[in-house]
Amino acid sequence: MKICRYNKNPIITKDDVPFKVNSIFNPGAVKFNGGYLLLCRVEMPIGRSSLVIADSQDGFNFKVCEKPVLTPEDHKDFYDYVEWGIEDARITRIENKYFLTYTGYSKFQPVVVLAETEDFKNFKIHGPISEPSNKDCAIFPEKINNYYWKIDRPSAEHRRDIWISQSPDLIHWGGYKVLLEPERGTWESDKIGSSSTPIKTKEGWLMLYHGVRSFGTGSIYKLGVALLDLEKPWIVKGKSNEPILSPEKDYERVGDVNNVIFSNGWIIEDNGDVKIYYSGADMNICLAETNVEYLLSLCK
Ligand code: BMA
Repeated sequence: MKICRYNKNPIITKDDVPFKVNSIFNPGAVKFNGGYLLLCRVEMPIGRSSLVIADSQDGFNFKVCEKPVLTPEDHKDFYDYVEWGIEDARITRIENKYFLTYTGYSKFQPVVVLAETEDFKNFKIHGPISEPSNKDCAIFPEKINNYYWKIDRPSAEHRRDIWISQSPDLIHWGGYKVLLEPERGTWESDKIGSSSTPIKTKEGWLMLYHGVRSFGTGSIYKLGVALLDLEKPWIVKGKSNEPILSPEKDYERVGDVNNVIFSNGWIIEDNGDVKIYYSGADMNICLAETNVEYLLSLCK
């Protein structure tokens, strides 16, 4: 197996949303209650985003809920940091709780916001766990050496690197280290950002990420994979030497932002198959299928 686009892509478009939106894209993904749950970004007509659930029994056919489940207005104590929208949730299950990390967007620029839920109906919002500018945050699904770990993407001057940090309680973070830098002069030369919760394999933590190259006329977003050491997750053991998914199809080439493949959710099945949920051109939700063995082979 390599990486195969599902032949009925896109699996969700704005026509599937029961309320008025500009677009639906960039879903976090998790197995929940025996089915598949996507926490999708809906950009409302005004141009600010909320999160809506789409669920499915088979991982291919999704139904989008009647209304958003999490909006900026739900963030009472933290509204100043999310006034312009909440975007691109990553979901990490730790024991019986689901931790969401998403971008809060406001006049202060992007920050990472943390929330938790057990049922995807009631959410405990912890608020920002970064200063601006920071986004693309994913939490590891278990403690390593007694600490929780996250990866994120601070922006500093012209730098757009992925960093890793650790915490005793998911709220207070420290021990910051650079994890990955954009490879200069390649498809990912301008910026990189983590896509989703790392997957534990016997060879290390598999991490999906996006890389961006900018041109005078715009940017191209593609996906790559990297492998991190199991015990020392700040050590990169290898990474794909070319993108694993690049914009090719019309639904990836043309949209609100042309030439974008962006992912913030993947699901691993018990047999090692991997479903990568991604969006084309910031307009839709698509699926690509692969497996852990193949992704590991790309990191060698
Ligand atoms: C990134 C994020 C994503 C978006 C991508 C392409 O910086 O804002 O939400 O999908 O750009 O526009």
